[in-house]
Amino acid sequence: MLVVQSDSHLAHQPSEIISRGRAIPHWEIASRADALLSAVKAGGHDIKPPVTHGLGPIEAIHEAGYLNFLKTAWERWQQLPDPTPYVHPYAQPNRRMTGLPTGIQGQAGYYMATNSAPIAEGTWRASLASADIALTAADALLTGETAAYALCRPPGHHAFSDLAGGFCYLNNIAIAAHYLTQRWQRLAILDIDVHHGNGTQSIFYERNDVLFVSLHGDPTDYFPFFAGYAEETGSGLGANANLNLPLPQGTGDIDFLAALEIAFQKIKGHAPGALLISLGFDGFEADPIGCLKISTGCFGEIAHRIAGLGLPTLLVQEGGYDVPSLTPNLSSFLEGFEGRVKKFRP
Ligand code: Q9C
Ligand code: ZN
Repeated sequence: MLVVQSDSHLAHQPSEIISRGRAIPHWEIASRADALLSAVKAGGHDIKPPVTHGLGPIEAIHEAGYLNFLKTAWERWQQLPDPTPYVHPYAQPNRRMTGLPTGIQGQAGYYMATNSAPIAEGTWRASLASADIALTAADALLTGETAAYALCRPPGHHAFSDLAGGFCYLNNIAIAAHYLTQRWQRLAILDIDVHHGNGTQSIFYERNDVLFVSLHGDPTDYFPFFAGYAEETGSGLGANANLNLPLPQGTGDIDFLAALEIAFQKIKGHAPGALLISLGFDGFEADPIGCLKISTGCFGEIAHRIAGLGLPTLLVQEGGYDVPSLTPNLSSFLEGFEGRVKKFRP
């Protein structure tokens, strides 16, 4: 399968995030991309660099003020007295607070939904390249490839039209999905990252051309907490074009695969022309911030079943933080997708 990848992500290496009140080393680190690339190389796939698509397809999803913030935030932060090398919010608007401040400190809070998406000097550049990776992989579908894998870093599914969060800045899969509506009137996004794709859901919540379906750890006591519930089914034109399948913490292969079949029924009902997968490996049993118990072999089975839908499919990399396991887990997925996997018995 065609794989799109680049080294531009190296410009984005924030050192820490704030988790439960404590600064901890960032989980979303550059070596993740190396581990994923190892699987791609071992599989003998064709690797292409991204082609620049400009801001057009990104502006179709993200608000202009937010893009301007992402582009300028680091430079502006450096003008503060005794600046840190990473932009972090500390005061965020909340219920009944609606002002848009002009200063960088207030804007950091305004445009950053969490304390886990710091902006480093090269974050904007890396984020643009990540979006271009998804768009270049999308181009492959436009020219007749049946599947392509976008090795995106940073990931995207927690980015809203005007909010960074959860290690994400630009919503790569949303940008690619909207871009593909030039070719297909109906699309489906299936998100199998362990975290609910709250940004993607929000972006398409009132649209019925792009169905969003997500399998994820139950958000009642798990990130992203404020979305991902079964009651969220879309609104306005998008009514009934959103399906959340929250899974209890500790859910393993058998129950995950059963939920996947429910997702497939919804997708088939939508009759999409193409399918996009938010591909996270943080549902893996040993993931340090995951809450599910998916095995390496099961990723192959998931992929095999996705391929069985027979749709042009764009695979977009999201999370996965047990770095050593990313290689076998992506290998299993790609082999399963291409039908080169041994029979899986959970
Ligand atoms: N104790 C993606 O997988 N919470 N983002 C981190 C660590 C944020 C995950 C807390 C998790 C965001 C793309
Ligand atoms: Zn995740």
